[in-house]
Amino acid sequence: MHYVDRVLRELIEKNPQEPEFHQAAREILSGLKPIVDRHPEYENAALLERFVEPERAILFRVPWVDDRGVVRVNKGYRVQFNSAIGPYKGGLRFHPSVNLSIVKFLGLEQILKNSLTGLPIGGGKGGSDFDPKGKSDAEVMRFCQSFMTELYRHVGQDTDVPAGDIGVGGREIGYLFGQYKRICGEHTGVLTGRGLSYGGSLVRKEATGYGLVYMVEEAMKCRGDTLDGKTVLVSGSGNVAIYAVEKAQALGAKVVAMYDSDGYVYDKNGIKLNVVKQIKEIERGRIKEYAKRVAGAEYHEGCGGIWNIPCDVALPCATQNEIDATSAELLIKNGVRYVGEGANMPTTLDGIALFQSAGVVFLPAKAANAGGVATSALEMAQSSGRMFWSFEEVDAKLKAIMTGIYHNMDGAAREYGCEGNYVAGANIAGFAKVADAMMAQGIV
Ligand code: NDP
Ligand code: 2IT
Repeated sequence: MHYVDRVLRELIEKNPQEPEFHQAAREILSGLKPIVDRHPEYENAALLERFVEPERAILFRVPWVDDRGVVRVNKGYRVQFNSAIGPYKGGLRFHPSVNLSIVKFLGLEQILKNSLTGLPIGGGKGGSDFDPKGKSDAEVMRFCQSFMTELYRHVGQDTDVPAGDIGVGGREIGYLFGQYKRICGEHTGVLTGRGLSYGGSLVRKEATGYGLVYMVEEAMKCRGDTLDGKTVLVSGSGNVAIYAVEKAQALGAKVVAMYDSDGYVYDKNGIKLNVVKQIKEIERGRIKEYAKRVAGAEYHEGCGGIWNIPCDVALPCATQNEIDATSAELLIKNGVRYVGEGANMPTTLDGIALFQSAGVVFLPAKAANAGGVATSALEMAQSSGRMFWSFEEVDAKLKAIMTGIYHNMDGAAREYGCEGNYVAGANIAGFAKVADAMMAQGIV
């Protein structure tokens, strides 16, 4: 049995009931065979066994009191997966579906994504099954304070630097930072995605969505194509989705649909992003409101139907496994040519295989959504240097990083005999640096 297959089999045996972790590991490991074959020393060093085992996984209780005085208890997680190339770095997700399997899949992906950015950041991820939806600001604040009252002892600007993810945006980062500073008495870059008034970086809010579109733009440019006049679908209506729409529209694309977990809106005239921002960023409302406010727009209950809308470019920006084989078949039948993953693992393994065999340019999450964490690393650099860069400066660095990642994974795919397979290319390019650093540091 190939070394890679053996490690995957053992991972599944040792971590039963972690389907998302298995899925991410399968996607990553299967693409690594060509590089592992060139380095027989990896097997002797049990490099892959160590790579798939988190350095540390912290599970903790998060008690808090709701507005009615009822005591509530949630689960807290921080998986410190790999620190070979830098301090653990990765977001916190607050969503009722969060469990160890999801945090581990996100953490494993994060190791390679962070390596691809070219910046010195290791991989980690965390979160809670707390659901911020429907909670008052005061409840969210008390929850965040309780969460940080445990987390503070595990994080630090040179050890582990969390940020946002689903359900964790500027408001939550503010409350988490305030509690960290209160407990530790230090104003440091322990979290990224901070507000601009207390150490944040310009462009961090926009970075994941903008970065995604920069990569799609580069992939199109290399094929003599542009986004101008293209029809685009964007799933989700959160941080990543909103700024993907903003940049796609700025480059001339027509975005016709978006969704939240209740249903999707279709606006054949092109989504009015100011209306979406008002509903989502200011009112924290539901996307169905959009159809009430914009003449000609339609609202449909349920998410899946979005993938039946004809488009040139699909940008899944909500959550894992939003595009399964059935949705992929619909997209292909209707003529999709580019898929850029803004969310983490939004396409199932059979969905990816269908896109690739149909010749769709498929840009995998760990490359395509790396703009967020890359800009987090730029925020860390500004914090350590006590500096503040202009919007143009950070945006230019972000764009250079995204086009660099595109060419790096494209080159790795060519070098290892799988031209155009960016899933394999991204995995190999990301892994090469981590493997090198782990080999250099001995058996740790
Ligand atoms: P937000 O919380 O801002 O937005 C999430 C969006 O996705 C919301 O519209 C939400 O709808 C929708 N969504 C969440 N879960 C589901 C579900 N089960 N079914 C349908 N829709 C769902 O999160 P982000 O925009 O920050 O994150 C989106 C994705 O991007 C995630 O996969 C995240 O891991 C990834 N990502 C985020 C980065 C960042 O910098 N923020 C960086 C790189 C990747 P509803 O409000 O109804 O729940
Ligand atoms: O999935 C991701 O890359 C993020 N949620 C962003 C992580 C970060 O540390 O900025």
